Amino acid sequence: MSHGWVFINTFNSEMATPGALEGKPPMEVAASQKEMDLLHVIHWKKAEQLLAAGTIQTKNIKGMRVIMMDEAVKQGILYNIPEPKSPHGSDVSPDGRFIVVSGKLDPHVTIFSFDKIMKAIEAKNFEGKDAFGIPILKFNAVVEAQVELGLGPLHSEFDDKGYAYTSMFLDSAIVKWSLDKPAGGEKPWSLLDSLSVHYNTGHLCVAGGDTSKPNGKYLVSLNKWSLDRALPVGPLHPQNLQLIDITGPKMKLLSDTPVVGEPHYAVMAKAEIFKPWTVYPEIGYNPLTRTKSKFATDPGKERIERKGKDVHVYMTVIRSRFIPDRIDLKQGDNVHLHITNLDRAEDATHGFALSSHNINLSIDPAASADVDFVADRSGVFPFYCSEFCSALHMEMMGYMTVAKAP
Ligand SMILES: [Cu+2]
Repeated sequence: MSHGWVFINTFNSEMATPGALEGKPPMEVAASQKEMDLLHVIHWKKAEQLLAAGTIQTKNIKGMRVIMMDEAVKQGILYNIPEPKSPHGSDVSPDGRFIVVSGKLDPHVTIFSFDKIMKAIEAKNFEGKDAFGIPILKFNAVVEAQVELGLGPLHSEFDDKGYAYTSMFLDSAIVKWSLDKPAGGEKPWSLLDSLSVHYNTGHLCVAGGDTSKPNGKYLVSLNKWSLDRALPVGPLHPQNLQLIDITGPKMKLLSDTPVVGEPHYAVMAKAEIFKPWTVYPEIGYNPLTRTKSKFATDPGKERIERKGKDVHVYMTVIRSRFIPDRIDLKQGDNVHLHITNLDRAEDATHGFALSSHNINLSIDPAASADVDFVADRSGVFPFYCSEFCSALHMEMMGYMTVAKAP
């Protein structure tokens, strides 16, 4: 229903600037003075149509056509809605009828009605303009409901039965609440269940939960902290993903998966929608340009070409060797390495590590990779495969020699 529109939270409508040493309040205090910040509402589909018709002015900034704010306001593609301060998530319900906003400092989620937003825009039901001249819709004209959930609501996702799930950072919980027509007949817009998670959840994901067709039985809470959930092996603790069963009226915690690396946003989708290549379609493929690289090197065509100080190395890798495996250079040479992985077996990734020059490439099956560097020091420098690829992986290495400049 709301296709063609995008809803973006913003904070610091105070436009505070830092200066704690100069006597200003700390940024997080200065940027949280007002009760309300502003949700930006953008009609991108209309912008696209106006652009195609050539009836909207743009400014070219570094090769990108940019619609400036005053033009966006004039054309009716940009509006503001007041929202509780320091907002975090802005999530649209599967049918597109509601926009759920979580304010970290507000125990409620605020639900805006897309239909009411459209009517308020139509009726020019504005309460004023912001500092940039963007019209602000009247809060009461567009709000549908507010649901008190607890402390630190961040993000919301949805199932296919009329329920929403919100991650609560400060409460360390996932809560379940009803939209306007819950399948179980519960009271609309009410908190139904709360499950402790461990700890400090950020994002959450429900299967298909941020699409128009949610599906499945599970929710994953992507927790920032794990504290006591995994065996401590030092000051650095893992993050923690928790799998939750959402099939019944009460949520059930099924398992913990400690992971290293902060889990941020994630999407859960049906396996059948993924149809990836397992190997690049042509030997010497450049994943960035999605074409065969002009530097792709066929077996038997490996070579080193010198043009003055520029040295091009056309290298192939295959289990378990580099060709060439010896590169003789002079100090000050500009080296251009072009490496083609000839292996076409699924998962046969090779690495190229020249640690002395801070180079470490990962080259997938049939892919090519290029790197430039200056041979700035004389000496003998080993390079080696840094992706465990075969029984003779350890032996997969070579040397670069750099002769001292006279
Ligand atoms: Cu290898």
